[in-house]
Amino acid sequence: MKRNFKKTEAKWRKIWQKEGIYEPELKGRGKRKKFYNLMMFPYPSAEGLHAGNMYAFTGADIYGRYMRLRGFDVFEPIGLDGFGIHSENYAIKTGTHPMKFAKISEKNFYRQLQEIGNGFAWREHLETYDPEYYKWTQWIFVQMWKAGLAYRKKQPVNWCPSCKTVLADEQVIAGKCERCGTVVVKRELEQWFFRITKYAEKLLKNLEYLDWSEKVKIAQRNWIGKSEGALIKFPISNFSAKGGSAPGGQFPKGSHSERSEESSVVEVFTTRPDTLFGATYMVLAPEHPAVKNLEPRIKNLEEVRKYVKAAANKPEEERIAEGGAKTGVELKGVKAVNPATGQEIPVWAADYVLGHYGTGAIMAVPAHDERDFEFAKKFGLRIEKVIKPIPDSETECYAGDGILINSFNYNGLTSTEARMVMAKKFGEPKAEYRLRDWLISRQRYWGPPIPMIFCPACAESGKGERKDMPGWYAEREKNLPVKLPFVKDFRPKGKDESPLASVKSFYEVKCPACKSKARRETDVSDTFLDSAWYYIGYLMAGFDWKLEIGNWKFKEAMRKWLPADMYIGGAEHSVLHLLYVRFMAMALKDMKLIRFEEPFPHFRAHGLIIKDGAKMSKSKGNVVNPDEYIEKFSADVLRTYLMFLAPFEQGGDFRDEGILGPERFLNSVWRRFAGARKPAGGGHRTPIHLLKMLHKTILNVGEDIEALKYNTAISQLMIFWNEAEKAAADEEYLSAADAESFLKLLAPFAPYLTEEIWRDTLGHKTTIHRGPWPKYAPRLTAEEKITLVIQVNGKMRGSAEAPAGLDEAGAKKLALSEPKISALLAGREPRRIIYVPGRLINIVI
Ligand code: ANZ
Ligand code: ZN
Repeated sequence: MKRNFKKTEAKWRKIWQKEGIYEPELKGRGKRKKFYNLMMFPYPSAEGLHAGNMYAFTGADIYGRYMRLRGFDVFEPIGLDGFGIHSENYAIKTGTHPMKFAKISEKNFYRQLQEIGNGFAWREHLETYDPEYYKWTQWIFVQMWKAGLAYRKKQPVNWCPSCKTVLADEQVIAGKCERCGTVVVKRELEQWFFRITKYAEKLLKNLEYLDWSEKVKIAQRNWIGKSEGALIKFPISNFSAKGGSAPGGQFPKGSHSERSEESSVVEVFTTRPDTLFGATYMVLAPEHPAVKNLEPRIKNLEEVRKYVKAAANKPEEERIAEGGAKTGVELKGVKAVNPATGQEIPVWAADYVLGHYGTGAIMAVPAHDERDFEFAKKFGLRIEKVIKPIPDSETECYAGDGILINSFNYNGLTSTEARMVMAKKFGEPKAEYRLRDWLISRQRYWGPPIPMIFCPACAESGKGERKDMPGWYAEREKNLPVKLPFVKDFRPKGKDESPLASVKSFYEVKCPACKSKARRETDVSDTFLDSAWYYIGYLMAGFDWKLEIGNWKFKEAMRKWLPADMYIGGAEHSVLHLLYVRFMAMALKDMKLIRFEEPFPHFRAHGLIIKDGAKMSKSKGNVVNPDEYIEKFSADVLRTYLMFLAPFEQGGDFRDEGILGPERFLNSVWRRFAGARKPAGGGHRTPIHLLKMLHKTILNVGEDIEALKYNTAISQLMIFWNEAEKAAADEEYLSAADAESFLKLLAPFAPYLTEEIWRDTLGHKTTIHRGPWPKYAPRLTAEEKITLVIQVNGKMRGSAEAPAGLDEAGAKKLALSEPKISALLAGREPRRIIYVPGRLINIVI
């Protein structure tokens, strides 16, 4: 009898849906313990899912299914991250309007996501482009604004000439656009930012306790880039210090009013205050405000201006490229004073110093910093050694720690000691972070409009919701969502504006305060804002979105379900989504909207599927469409095959031949149970060797699933099944109960097939997928022990407990580790070892 899997898979999907076996008790307290099993939701940027996507979803689902079998109330929601550049670029490419494309892709993606056989809670699905959803995305923007965490600022920002929009730092990978790979350029624009830097320390610190894939934690740590050091003030010679502090050392707050005479001090950031005595010149970033403020004193002003202008157009990667040719210009007529030596030192502008890091100014120590060394060599600047390496060496530039020399009464201190003492004596200790604020505006169409309004009249008279941003108002909460209008020509314009800027009916509004003519913000927000809170959105979807955020029932559901218990997704989001979503939780917690600050205490990155030697992707043309394989082999077979490839966190190589093994395995199971209409068990007693093996399999499959080692779990199931089939050939069968245990172990991998057998063949009334998970008997899984007799020169000298399968090397090691034996050997190497497996070892000396 041939198995009609297409029909059965569709049948069980329907039944599962009707019975709601994958729906959690979102609202009530419930008897079962909750388990929120979250996976990264897909962004539709192609016709449908490819096998690589399915790999990720199936792997996450197996974990959820296992927890459900173990009795947990599992919530495994899914949705579409359908707003944003990914989908919009695809819509542009295919010439479809994004609103229309969204409808098409929704249908197709959801069909595929249903067919792969995941235990999704479909009732709570969400799409980020649904106005019900983005109403809350906008609401969150408003809360960020109210909390002072959203602000506008003009600064050089990343611009993708192909996507025609600004990008956040995190979306620029090695100088290129994360989406399209185009080289990103700098443009000076006023944009909306989220103040993620406020949480830099917490984002870093919490990594210590998060149970996450290590590579993701490392990526976040590096991205946040904490440096401990000090701020040190360098006076500028012959400048009277008016107003006390150091305006030249910081970027201007309201700068044009500042007079150049006030640039009396420049502050530098250094990680090496111990090298202060070796600071023989100072370097300002070309964009440092002091360069402008000092203009009246600069003798070679033309030259300096020219240099500053050229630097502004140079990509950052080039400026800081290691080994790249250093350029710079001296500010002639200007001198700074080294606060430790009291000596005057020259002041330079050079583009290897960046304006936005630290204070934008450095003390240059050419004897101990490679970049400064190169620069000093090129321009003939003084080099003064102040750190002696241990052991001493004659390197021209030594960047490590050592003992202080030429540093007056600090001589003899170690770098570590001196760093602390000198940071306090000459400046103040300070940590700097590489992380910069999250640029949130996009000059695109397909996203939630930023819910802000600008009133020129209020700006004029200095009125507004926030003192630091006159004229700006958040849209009233009762007016949300600010709906994205249908715009026929939705293509990005390439100016500084989104296509919404040409829709008068959209942007013409009245000022919420003074009622005069105002203008709605026409940029939309970054896709990553949509996904920064979606794990909460699923709960809201469970309340049909008809809720007040303060609704106690919703609060109760949040308390019950959050934070998520397991999160699985791609490592490529290490510093994108995974950083933003943590930041957002911290911000929402400080607003007292949620109670936790880490939304995902446990995160695992899945591996990637390789095909023909490359990562599966559209651009490489090596995409495998799961539909074909599901059609030909069934979803169960494809699932089992994908999970069999390699450990889930490692990924694997997709080969067509490989699928035949899992197919044979599942067919054999089906034939024995269902096809032959003759249960594998029934009235039999499982032979003892099979029983022992089954219990070991129960133990190991559970452990392997918990470690995401699905491949070894499957292979043990296969080995066990082989043995069971061999026994069956000798007319020895599994008992009915043991056969059912085996089916349950297989259920997470092949949910349709096992349900079919469970209910239709074995006649159970309820699903197999709610467990209980089989238990193993420790007495059947215990490793068998032997007593190893240890002889030296043929005389018995001792004995030791050992596992039954001990090999010669193991036996030797065990014997030599016995104190009595090692005393007898007294350091001599044995001449010969005689090992009788499982019984005795004789050491000949
Ligand atoms: C003096 C010094 C002596 C330094 C020495 C290093 C070694 P990280 O670890 O990356 O934070 N620096 C500071 N601000 C900079 C800027 N805006 N652009 C380029 N370089 C900048 O590096 C901090 C070090 O990088 C600082 O410590 C400073 O050089 C430089 F033997 O100060 B150091
Ligand atoms: Zn781009």
